[in-house]
Amino acid sequence: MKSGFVHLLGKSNVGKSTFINRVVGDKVSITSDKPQTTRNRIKCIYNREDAQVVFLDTPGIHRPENPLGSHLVDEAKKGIKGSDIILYMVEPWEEVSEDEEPFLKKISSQDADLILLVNKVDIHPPEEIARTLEAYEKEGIFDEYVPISALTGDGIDIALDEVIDYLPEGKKLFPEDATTDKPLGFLMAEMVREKVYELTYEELPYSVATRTRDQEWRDDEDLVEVYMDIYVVRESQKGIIIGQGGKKIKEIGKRAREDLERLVGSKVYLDLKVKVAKNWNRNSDSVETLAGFDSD
Ligand SMILES: Nc1nc2c(ncn2[C@@H]2O[C@H](COP(=O)(O)OP(=O)(O)OP(=O)(O)O)[C@@H](O)[C@H]2O)c(=O)[nH]1
Ligand SMILES: [Mg+2]
Repeated sequence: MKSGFVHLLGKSNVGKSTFINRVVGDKVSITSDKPQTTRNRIKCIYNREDAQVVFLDTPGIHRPENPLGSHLVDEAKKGIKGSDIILYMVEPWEEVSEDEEPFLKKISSQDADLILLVNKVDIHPPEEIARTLEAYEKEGIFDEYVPISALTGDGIDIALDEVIDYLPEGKKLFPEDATTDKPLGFLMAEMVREKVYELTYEELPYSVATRTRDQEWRDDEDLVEVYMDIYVVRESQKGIIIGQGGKKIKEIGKRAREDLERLVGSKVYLDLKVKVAKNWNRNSDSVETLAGFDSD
């Protein structure tokens, strides 16, 4: 039996959370085509007869522009020391960028084994993938290199086999039926935030935080009532989220409810309220509360 912790790192939007969901076979971490979607470290658990892998999905590494951004980068780097393996994910961008160098140096100085995942091979020609592999090989710090597509599933089994190969012997660390360490209220709030990311543009996604205010289980009716707050940074954004005649918030609710019902396995009544928390993303204390960093 093998078990251990695998820290997944990489720039924003490279496909870390898509990879995690594909491996775990469940939607444990939200994804979007916009950078800085993941805001918390999320433990995601993969079970096999001979192994249990605890993956840590993390926010994307980027140059922070406000206190929210700084928190995201800090979150991503926390706990690197305790991991058995570091998975570093890139896209086939053919070269190692200058801003990655200090980061690569930092991860190579850890005790953990290092595996490079080159994601999104489904939309890149083989030459670009080969040049990318070559560029990272030159760094001389990685133990393995695996091209994958988190979207199509290509190479995922190979990546998993490599990970398990490098894992130490050990017992299961979590119950077998758990796929994440996060509480239900957190997961539900994330799913609503994902729909806001799908349906809004420009700075709005980065201004939004979601919190589950209350959840009430009505066992007799096979129904869960979920009361959710959506926070924006200023009054004018409230109208954008609500939309004309409430059209946008209705669509957010409709899409989120489908995910929530799958998550909880029963019917969901979802009540969404939009609130203003003035400039919450520019203030470290409100970032702590509203970006969910206090929920570990
Ligand atoms: N074509 C293609 N798209 C992918 C693949 N993996 C992820 N994507 C897309 O890339 C975008 C970003 O995916 P995420 O999984 O949210 O990326 P992330 O690295 O978790 O991003 P952050 O949480 O913001 O750091 C989404 O639109 C995904 O659908 C892939 O293998 N191929
Ligand atoms: Mg992510």
